Formats: sequence, structure tokens, C-alpha cells
Amino acid sequence: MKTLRILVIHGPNLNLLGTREPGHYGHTTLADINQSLINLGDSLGLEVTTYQSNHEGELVDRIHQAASESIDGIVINPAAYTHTSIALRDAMLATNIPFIEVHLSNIHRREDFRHRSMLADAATGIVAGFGGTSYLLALRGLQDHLYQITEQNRGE
Ligand code: CA2
Repeated sequence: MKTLRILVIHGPNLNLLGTREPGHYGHTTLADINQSLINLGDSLGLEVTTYQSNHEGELVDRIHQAASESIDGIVINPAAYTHTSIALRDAMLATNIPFIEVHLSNIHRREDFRHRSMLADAATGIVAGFGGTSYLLALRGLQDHLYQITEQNRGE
């Protein structure tokens, strides 16, 4: 079976993880999260690439690039752009790559403006509230989903 290629995208300010606001976002750094994703990917036979940007247009460009790189699935924490960005939503819909939306915190336990996501209804699934573990759960769920749709296509 072919190795699945997964892109993990982190939105604005997530480069600060582990250095500020540990009450909301914990002590784990983004480098720690990326390393644990790569380690889990290795053990599951997935090729995991990670990317972070603080700029909406750069995130859109990276999503477009994913389509030309034959990325099979995306794990994305759009951070604050979750709640505002039609551009990120349109980019995900345009590339048509299955994706899981991830949040470190449970956005539904926080301010009202964080309850709305511009991407969630286009996502395969959402994982929120488990800190860095949210990403690992999302990676497992995405792998399972990608296997299921491959099996479905074989059966057709
Ligand atoms: O819980 C999440 O993962 C969020 O996507 C994080 C975003 C927030 O705007 C979303 O509502 C929920 C914020 C990321 C900011 O990350 C920081 C990390 C350390 C210090 C300051 C900000």
C-alpha cells in the first residue's frame, strides 16, 4: 500500500506555544508537537510534513501547494483564522483534500466568538480540547478515514 502523505498546518501565533499563556495552551512547544506528530507518523507508516505561518495568504498558498504535491490529507489548526477566514475555507474547498480541524483548547468552553468556525462544516472531523494530543488524535482519525475511502473506491 502507498505511503500516505499528511500535511500539518499551524496558524497564527502558534509559534509562541510553550512560551506564553500556559493557562490556555500549556507548556508544550510547537517543536515538541511537530516532533511527536512525526514520531507517530513513523510508527503508523505516514509521511508527515509540518508548516506554520502567521500570514493568511501564506497559509492559502501552502494549501494550494499541497494539491500539487499529492498530499493525501491535512491536519489544520487555523488558530484565530478559524473564526474569520473565508479565504482559508475557500482554499480547503478548492483543493478538495480531506482535512481535520484541530484546536488545543475546547473552543466551545471559551468566548462566544470562538464557537463559530468557518471551516468546520467542510472538515472530515474536528478535535478540540486535548492540548497537543488533539493533533495526535486528529492524525489517527485522518489515517483511518483515508483508509476507509481507499477501501470504498476499491470496492466500486
Ligand atoms: O485552541 C486552539 O488551538 C486555537 O485555535 C488557538 C488560537 C485561538 O485563537 C483559537 O480560538 C483556538 C490562538 C493561538 C494562539 O496561540 C498562542 C500560543 C501561545 C501564546 C499565545 C498565543
